[in-house]
Amino acid sequence: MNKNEEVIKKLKLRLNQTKFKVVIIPHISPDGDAVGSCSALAEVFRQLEVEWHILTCDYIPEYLRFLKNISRAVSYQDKPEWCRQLIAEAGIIFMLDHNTMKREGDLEPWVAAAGALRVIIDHHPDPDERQWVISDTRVSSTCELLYSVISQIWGKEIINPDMANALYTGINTDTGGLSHNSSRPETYRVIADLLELGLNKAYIHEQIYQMNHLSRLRLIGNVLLNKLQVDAHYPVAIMPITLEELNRYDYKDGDLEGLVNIPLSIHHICVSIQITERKERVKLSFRSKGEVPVNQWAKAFFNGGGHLNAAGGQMNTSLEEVIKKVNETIPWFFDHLKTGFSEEE
Ligand SMILES: [Mn+2]
Repeated sequence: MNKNEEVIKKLKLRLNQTKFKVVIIPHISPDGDAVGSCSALAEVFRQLEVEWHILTCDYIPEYLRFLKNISRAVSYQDKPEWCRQLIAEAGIIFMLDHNTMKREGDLEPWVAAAGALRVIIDHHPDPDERQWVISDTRVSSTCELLYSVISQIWGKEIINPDMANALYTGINTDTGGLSHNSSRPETYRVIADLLELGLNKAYIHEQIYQMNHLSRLRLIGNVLLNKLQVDAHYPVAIMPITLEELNRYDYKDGDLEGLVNIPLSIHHICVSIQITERKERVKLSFRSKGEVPVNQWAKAFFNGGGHLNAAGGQMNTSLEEVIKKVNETIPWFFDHLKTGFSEEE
């Protein structure tokens, strides 16, 4: 029996022992995989008539609110005391699609102090082993892993069409519509099962990809037409976006989702960097194709890190200074790409 199976077995025993309240938490700035997994797991407990709550440190983006049970999610920004009480009363806290409480924003201290059993279900590297951990970095998404967890604990019969839709949302969005991180046959076996269990694929595609506001398309169109810069010497594309532009195009959470990937579709570009001015700070998103570790760049100069092909960072300086810093460090990055990145940097 592997480690995940052992934890799943222990969890199954614990779930059968007593009545308790369940709290389910996605990561900060929740995406399709985090919200999809929260929706599906909540639906298990709804069916079992176990009291459950989805708590977020910030807000669920509008484009994901169609998923079952998500309208009931409570934000710490709106009801801090209620969130603290629920966390204190919880018997089990599920941490979905993140590997550490540090990714829970303002909820972190309360979750850390809770007496509840904490269970991580996730696919990011290096999960915090102080919790019960069900983790697999090979899967496409937490939703793919959660499908197997739910099947092992409660049986496939519990998966209804709403859960199939939620799980597919996570698999689809975490792989960029099955374009990356989705080369294992297992992923497609899960999708095939979900189709048999009532997944409405056309409906999910419509909800995720065909519900844009015109203002979002105009925002993206403006960035691609007027803001995208391609370096003259290196295969790097940079897109700076000002706060004024976000306001001009009526920016809402999730509106810039996926934009940073678009410049990678240019044949010779292997790094794309989106630099977004926000109220308190400037945020950077790095994407790359192939063996180009943009997490090293984010870590070395921009207070960030992440995965080989997808990383983030942030700065407390002006947008102009961040753009300057990015341009200045391009040669550093490509020199090190040849010679290797040592740990000291
Ligand atoms: Mn994920």
